Amino acid sequence: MFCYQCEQTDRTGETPGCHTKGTCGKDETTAALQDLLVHLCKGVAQYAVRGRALGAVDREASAVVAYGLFSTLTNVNFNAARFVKLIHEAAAVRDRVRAGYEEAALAAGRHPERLRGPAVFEPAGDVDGLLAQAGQAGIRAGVELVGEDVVGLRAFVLYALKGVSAYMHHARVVGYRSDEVDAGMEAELDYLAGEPTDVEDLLAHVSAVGRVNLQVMALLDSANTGTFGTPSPTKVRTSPVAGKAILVSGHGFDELLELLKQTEGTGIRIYTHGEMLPAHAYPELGKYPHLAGNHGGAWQDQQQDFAAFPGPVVMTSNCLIEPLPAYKTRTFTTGPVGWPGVRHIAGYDFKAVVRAAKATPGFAETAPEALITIGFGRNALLSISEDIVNAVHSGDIRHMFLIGGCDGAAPGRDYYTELARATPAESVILTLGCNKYRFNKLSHGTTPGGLPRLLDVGQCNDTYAALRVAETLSAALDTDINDLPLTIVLAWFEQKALAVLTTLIHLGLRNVRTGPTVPAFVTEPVWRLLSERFGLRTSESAEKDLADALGAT
Ligand code: FSO
Ligand code: SF4
Repeated sequence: MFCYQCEQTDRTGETPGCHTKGTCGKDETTAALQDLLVHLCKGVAQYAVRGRALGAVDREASAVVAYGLFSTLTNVNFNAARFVKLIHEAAAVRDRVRAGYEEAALAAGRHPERLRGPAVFEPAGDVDGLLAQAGQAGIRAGVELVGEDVVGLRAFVLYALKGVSAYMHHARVVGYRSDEVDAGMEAELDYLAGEPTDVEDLLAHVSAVGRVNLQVMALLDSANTGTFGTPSPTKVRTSPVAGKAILVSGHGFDELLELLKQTEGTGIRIYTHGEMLPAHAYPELGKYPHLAGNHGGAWQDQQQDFAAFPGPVVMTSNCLIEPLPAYKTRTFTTGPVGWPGVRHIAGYDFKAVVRAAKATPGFAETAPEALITIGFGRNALLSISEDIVNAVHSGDIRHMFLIGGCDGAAPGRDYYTELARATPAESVILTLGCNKYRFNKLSHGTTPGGLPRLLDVGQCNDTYAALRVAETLSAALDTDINDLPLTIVLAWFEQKALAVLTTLIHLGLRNVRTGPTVPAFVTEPVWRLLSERFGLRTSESAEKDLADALGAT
């Protein structure tokens, strides 16, 4: 196997990457099958792009591609058997899309193109056969011919597309999709299927994926607000209440809504974990009184958080870590998530979860109330944008920090805590993604003018909201967005944060620091290019980065 798509990749060897088993727990078989699934998704895209140009649009195929790629994202699905099924499903879909394309071409009086690579790849029927084929589909295939820079840039495009696929999937499950996003995804996968080698061109495609990601974040913003209402500032309890309990982790608001409906009147309370925290601020979710609170921290704390939770755990998306025996039998996965031996709910029937909640002890005691405030989504932020502008004019706000993205287990991530702590009273911190757990339970107080200093915008996809606010502020302050007193500190761990990074690149934002490391697939020469062209910098020390940020205002 070879995989270097996330921050926790093994960097001890000569070629950084997980070679025999993932730090995440992914085994060789699953890794190989994931490579083949990605290969087939490219094959679907090769025909979809050409069919689309002739008016033959297969929207179901886009859903299969989004679901397939999302399944290969870090810490989503570790179940080899599920991938065998997905591979054969993707091959069948590709053949259907090919037929649609060929029919449309003939109807238009053209000869259908004879495509190569993933377009004509025939997957073997069983696991052994598939494993024998996997070498041709790996991310480093052909590296000896094209070199590490090219392979790394192809990886950047592909991994960011995986992030896009997650957002596509979350929008799609609540009935939102977009031809523009589908076409953008297909175009980039088709580009990769052609095994591009030109560094400049690849860099342009990194930016192009950023455009698609901006579109999909906007789509997901509409999907979430259209389905669950407009988030507003909300106090969330972070301490338990006595009684039976279910914990929901991941990013799946729709699964949470169904679970809330199916547990109404049972006396069971639902708690959010990790990136599900923003759910409390959406009126259609928050209106259920048994959505009781938030439990634990970010994803990397889940083994201790889940072990300590006295009820079943439902994992609706990444980031899943190998379930410990202490809670494996009361763990459930939904959607694209999977772990061998963990019960999977293929749909929205949560009866087994409810039964598990009744059979587990629940919280014995109610702990003293502890609260945090969340819910500064797009509308809430825009409604205070005038106050922010006035505060900038008056000096009450000298600087704004956007500190967000992924949290992770790597040492040194207390950088984000230190940075947030050290920000001056005349500044605000916007945060999003699970990185917020590094500082969201600290008291940050208010600005001299009384604005809350910590503004929790939501999930990582809510970067869209933060960008909209930045746009509004730059218009109101009559300044270029790069001249705003704004520093963006993006923590990366997995591929959604990479997708967000491509969007920041696409928008030409320059005051961006990313970390805690440069991704392993970004070679030194490519990093130099990214730094020169886009002003990208790594996070260094909280003290130095803060001084740099404030010195710039
Ligand atoms: Fe965290 Fe995982 Fe939202 Fe990521 S839970 S690390 S960017 O998947 O998704 O922030
Ligand atoms: Fe390694 Fe990350 Fe890939 Fe898992 S997802 S195999 S930890 S690089």
